[in-house]
Amino acid sequence: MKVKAAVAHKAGAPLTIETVDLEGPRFGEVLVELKATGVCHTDEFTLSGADPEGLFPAILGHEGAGIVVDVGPGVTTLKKGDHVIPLYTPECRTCEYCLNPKTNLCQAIRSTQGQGLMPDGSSRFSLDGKPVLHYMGTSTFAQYTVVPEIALAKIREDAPFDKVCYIGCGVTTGIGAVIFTAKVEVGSKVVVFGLGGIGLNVIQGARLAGADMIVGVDLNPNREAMARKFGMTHFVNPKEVGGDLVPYLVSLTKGGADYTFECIGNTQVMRQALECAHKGWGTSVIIGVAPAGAEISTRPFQLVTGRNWRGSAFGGARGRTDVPKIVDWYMDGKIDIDSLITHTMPLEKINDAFDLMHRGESIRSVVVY
Ligand code: NAD
Ligand code: DAO
Ligand code: ZN
Repeated sequence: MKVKAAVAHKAGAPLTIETVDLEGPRFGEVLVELKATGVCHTDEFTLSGADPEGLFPAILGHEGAGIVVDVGPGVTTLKKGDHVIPLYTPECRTCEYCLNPKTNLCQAIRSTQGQGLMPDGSSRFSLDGKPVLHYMGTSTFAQYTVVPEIALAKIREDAPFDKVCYIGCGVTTGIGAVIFTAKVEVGSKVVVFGLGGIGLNVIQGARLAGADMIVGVDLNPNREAMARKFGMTHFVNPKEVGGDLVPYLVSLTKGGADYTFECIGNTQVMRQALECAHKGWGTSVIIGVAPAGAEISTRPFQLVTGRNWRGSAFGGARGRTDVPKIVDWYMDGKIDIDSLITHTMPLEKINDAFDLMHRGESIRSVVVY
């Protein structure tokens, strides 16, 4: 079928809106009509050329929501008309990783997904007879996409696509890091570094978990108002702290935070986040993706004295199981997504979403098909 899509032909160039060919679903695959997609920093990271694993030409996008229009042979859990959110972290429920409750990193289709291909090693997208690659197994910057059944979460039908698409990445990554990865307890003290599309969701996750003190750290003073709306109790702008940030935060939290979250991708900040975690029990969770080749460091004594350093991908969520629950939290009014979606646009204007992101003017832009 012919499909309108935003194609990334090469790094550093804007996306171009084109009509591409899309083959129907093969064994274990599902054809999805996208209704909305968020534009995330990870799409920008790849498009910019900073992602050493970025492959071109490709159809980017990994934060979508839509409707099943066809299923391939062997598909048993989805049918035409189902509402779905594509998952860049699939959940096959049978691999060694899915069977281990300590991780959400299903490996069933890892190698082909990383090569921009479907599990059988080929692409469903093409342009002028030449293959166009998939991206993160989702490729949501297209009117239609083909996704493996194990990479689709079935969601309730009354959920608005233009809001719940954000659960396909940012919302789940932030809230999940608090609930599923860190398992923050009621009464905890939390410090969140970076109050963008991820950090604001960490803040609302901490509020949901019942944290007493939620400190937000950001260089951009314009982030304070939104973060307070989401549950931040104290704002710290590192530029306004006279002296070192770590002792300042240790003092503010009266000995250190129970949990800290790095939501920037800056290795210096990752160190600060670890070192302001409480001696003896504090846990620091890295969410931000640092530039290729970057390394983290600290004095080992920070760990000897009981601080824990760990990371979280897709919020530790198992997509097919947890994403429908997070959609329920939104529909029940437990979490706010609407305030974070600052801009919407048609596919033809998708490059505006990247411009808004570069200027720091948006939290999340959503393309509505
Ligand atoms: P964003 O750009 O919207 O937010 C980053 C915020 O950090 C901004 O408000 C900025 O002002 C602030 N900031 C930058 N440098 C700072 C510093 N030195 N000190 C304090 N604040 C600083 O980005 P985002 O969309 O929220 O994404 C955050 C990170 O999370 C990115 O690295 C992204 O790639 C990563 N990410 C990770 C996962 C995962 O599963 N682990 C998923 C999605 C995104
Ligand atoms: O299983 O080896 C693996 C890779 C899992 C990918 C997790 C990606 C998380 C961070 C990337 C940012 C996503 C928007
Ligand atoms: Zn698996």
